[in-house]
Amino acid sequence: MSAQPERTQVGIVGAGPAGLVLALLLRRAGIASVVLETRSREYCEHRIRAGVLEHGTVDLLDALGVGERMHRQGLVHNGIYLRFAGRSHHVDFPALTGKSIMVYGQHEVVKDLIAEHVRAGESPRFDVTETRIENVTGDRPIVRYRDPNGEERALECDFIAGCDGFHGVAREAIPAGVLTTFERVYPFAWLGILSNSPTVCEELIYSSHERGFALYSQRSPTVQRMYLQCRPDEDLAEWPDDRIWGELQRRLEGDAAPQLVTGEVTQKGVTPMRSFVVEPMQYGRLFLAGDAAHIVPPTGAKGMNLAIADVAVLSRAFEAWYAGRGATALDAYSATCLSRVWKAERFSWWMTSMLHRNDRDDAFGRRLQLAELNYVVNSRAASQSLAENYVGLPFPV
Ligand code: RFL
Ligand code: PHB
Repeated sequence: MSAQPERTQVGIVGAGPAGLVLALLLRRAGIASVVLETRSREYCEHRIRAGVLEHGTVDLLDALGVGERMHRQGLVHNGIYLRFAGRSHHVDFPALTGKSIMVYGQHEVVKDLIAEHVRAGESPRFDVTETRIENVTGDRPIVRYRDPNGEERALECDFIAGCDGFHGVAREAIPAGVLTTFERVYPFAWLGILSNSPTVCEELIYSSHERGFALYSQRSPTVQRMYLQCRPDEDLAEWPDDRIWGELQRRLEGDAAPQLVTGEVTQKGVTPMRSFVVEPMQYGRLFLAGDAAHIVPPTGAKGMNLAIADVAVLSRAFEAWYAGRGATALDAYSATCLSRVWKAERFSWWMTSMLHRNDRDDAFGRRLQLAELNYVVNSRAASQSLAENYVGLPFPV
């Protein structure tokens, strides 16, 4: 046990998008923080996840001075295709909202954020173990952990930000009975691949097909990201590459459908689908942000964007506190975030329900899905609603 605990203003647990962005926002405001991360830098920089950045996320990364590579290598998208009953329908975001989105891998965002921390001489502390959060109802909450040399350390803080994702320790540090959990687990999952193959369509394609949902997305002109609806317990061993390509081609078929060009599959994984929210997102001096507090199914491309919106609110509340304006904004943190979180939960649930094959549903349910899709693509009001949510609702103020 180290004799003297180290002091900081905000202890941040987790170096995902939420923790890394929060630390940069705080530094810009002159507030000290330390980021603790159980994984290695290498692991964090190569974890393949999200790919869609809302326009507000793009603006925030620009404001932090970490947007240069994103603008050079990211792909600006002006809409998506909804594909069903053999036809594609374009939803034109700029025409409907005046805004567009950016397709740029989450791990690239994470690389850019870590590089900025390292440049400023304050790297996140990677490879720590046994993180524990204590005394969150006192004035001096503590994060205890073991450093990579095996030494026990203690970080004494004014506040702790739990940015440690769905499986982290922060949420568990809140006593049972304080949090209310809202959850929906879907009876399907996504099998995702990354492939070295050329772009075959300028936009993302969300396809509702009798055989199950498929999504065509991209990472660069030579790297594609694609997903197939599968069972939550799907065995990847049953999915050799040619079965995946065959299934993608069938589910993306139809008029003017792109002929997928196959290529080396460099990554394969199964992602379960879940909606999850805990309320409130604060207990004492512990504040939960991002996946630690809420999960959305990936169909609405909202998870990383929500995580970043949370910490934008949290950093402003810390700024108000340290500027002597009291705890009003900190006390409002949870309610401020949850109002927008629930709108993203609704949108993600709606996209998921509309687009996936649900074996628990009957023929009536499928007809309703098709009616909903027809309505969305033929009504300006309905497509505008989809577009407004997809490009991102305004960040909370
Ligand atoms: P993260 O990214 O999970 O980061 C949490 C970090 O905390 C570390 N950690 C700990 N550190 C210290 N002590 C502990 N005890 C710790 N326990 C865990 C972890 O190692 C990790 O580094 O949470 P954060 O920052 O809240 O960010 C959330 C996003 O990562 C997540 O919502 C998105 O990836 C979700 N998501 C998508 N979001 C989008 O906005 N747009 C998309 O297009 C999109 N597509 C996706 C997705 C997620 C997917 N998967 C695999 C879940 C597509 C997929 C397939
Ligand atoms: C991705 O490119 O990884 C991606 C795109 C859209 C989604 C989910 C994931 O809805």
